[in-house]
Amino acid sequence: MALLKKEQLEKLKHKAEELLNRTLDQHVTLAVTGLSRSGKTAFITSLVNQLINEGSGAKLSFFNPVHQGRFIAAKRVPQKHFHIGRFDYDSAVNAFSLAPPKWPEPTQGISELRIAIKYQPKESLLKYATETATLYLDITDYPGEWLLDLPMLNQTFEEWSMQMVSLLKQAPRSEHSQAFLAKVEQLEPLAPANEELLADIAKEYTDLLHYYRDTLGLSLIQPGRFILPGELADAPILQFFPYTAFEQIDGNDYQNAGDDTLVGMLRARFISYKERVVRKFYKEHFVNFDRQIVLADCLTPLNKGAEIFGDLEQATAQILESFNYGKSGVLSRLFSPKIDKLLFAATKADHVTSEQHVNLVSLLNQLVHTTKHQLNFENIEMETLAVASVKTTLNGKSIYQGKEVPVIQGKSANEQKLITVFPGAVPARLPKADYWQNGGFNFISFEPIEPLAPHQCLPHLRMDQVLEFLLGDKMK
Ligand SMILES: Nc1nc2c(ncn2[C@@H]2O[C@H](COP(=O)(O)OP(=O)(O)O)[C@@H](O)[C@H]2O)c(=O)[nH]1
Ligand SMILES: [Mg+2]
Repeated sequence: MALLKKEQLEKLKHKAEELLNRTLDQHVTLAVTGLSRSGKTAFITSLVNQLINEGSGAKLSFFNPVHQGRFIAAKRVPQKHFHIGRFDYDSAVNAFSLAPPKWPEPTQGISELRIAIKYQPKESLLKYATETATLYLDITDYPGEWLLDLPMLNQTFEEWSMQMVSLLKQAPRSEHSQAFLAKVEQLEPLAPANEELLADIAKEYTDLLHYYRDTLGLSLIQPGRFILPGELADAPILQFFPYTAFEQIDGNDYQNAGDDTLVGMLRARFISYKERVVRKFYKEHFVNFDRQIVLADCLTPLNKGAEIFGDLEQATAQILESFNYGKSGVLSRLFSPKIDKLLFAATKADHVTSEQHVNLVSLLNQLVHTTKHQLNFENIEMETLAVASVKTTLNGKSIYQGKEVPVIQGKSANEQKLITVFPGAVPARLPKADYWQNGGFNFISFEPIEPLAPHQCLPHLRMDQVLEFLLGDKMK
């Protein structure tokens, strides 16, 4: 009888502990964004790879749970939302494991992945309750282009059109936009809408946006969904464009124009886009994010010149508007987002010699200066870092004209062989005219050199500092 009691008691105790463990489990939703090609896929792959292979030669010295020996293990578990695409971690790791290794294929749209991280609590209350605790980390990957659409929520179709047309008429966009603008100018705004014609011209506008992004390297693209349509490809909601000749229409006629007229249909689709695409993203996804990392490739624009870099500056300001949701922000009137930590990271830092990293961070700080200042008032902690999700170069020294100079060595993607270069100096401040006159920066695409072995970690720069900033406080 006494024995049974003891057994029952043990069982009960076990149950209670289990229950306690479960309620003490923590969740963090980490959102990863950045404009296309900024390095989101490489970043998430590396982050997950570092976590699940920790202990297999990884160096995560600045990540306190690891540094203090409290990190136990991490594994992938089924994701939280079944209706959102799965982040294809396996394909990405496979690409890095090929001989020779490849960069993972680019992805479009939003995807998710969940990992469970087991650790020993140290400072929190958890330590009195349980030996180990689990942090569930939900990672969401979504295009930074989607954040560029935020200002549209405050605009009418007329205001948006005028702003876009003025952008299209500025260099370097103006050189390529004449045919499109001329075509729109010819349209009869109050004539019955011809859906096929709208689709054709919308395609022309979309092609123009692609050219700006993919060929010229411009960052400010609107509507963002046009170049990354995901499941909305070919839907009429993406078939509108800025109208150019409002001065030709009487104000009353414009107001009264039915949705079946050309300008009325453009306006209706614009409104629908705002509601069903832009607002929907903020309401369904953005509100759930706890932590955010924004990746920026500052080096490619530095390579491309003053106009392209200026455009990155504008796009960055616009992207950061989404986190400026205090009293005055557009977002605060819609709902209350809960992001409390924001990391802004310059990616591909392995493209420059290591003594340039200080400048890269300083440049990044200048890009976000105003926002950082504002965020301090809104209780969002913001940090800037220069990182390489996957380090593809080695640092060295070379003798040039009798002097020792720092160099990097890596496998050039174009030449498919090892090269040694000094790619250039990164300006510590937003570059002025003389920087561009002196040749700017020489960006070379590098490929990983060594295939990734099973259970091995990808070489990286400062992924441990990323982890510490984003998760350290949740694993105390
Ligand atoms: N050297 C280097 N190149 C990178 C790194 N991250 C991304 N890249 C390059 O940038 C390209 C785009 O990266 P990806 O992760 O697909 O960008 P995404 O469109 O934001 O998901 C890759 O194919 C690589 O060429 C990095 O850490 N180091
Ligand atoms: Mg991607």
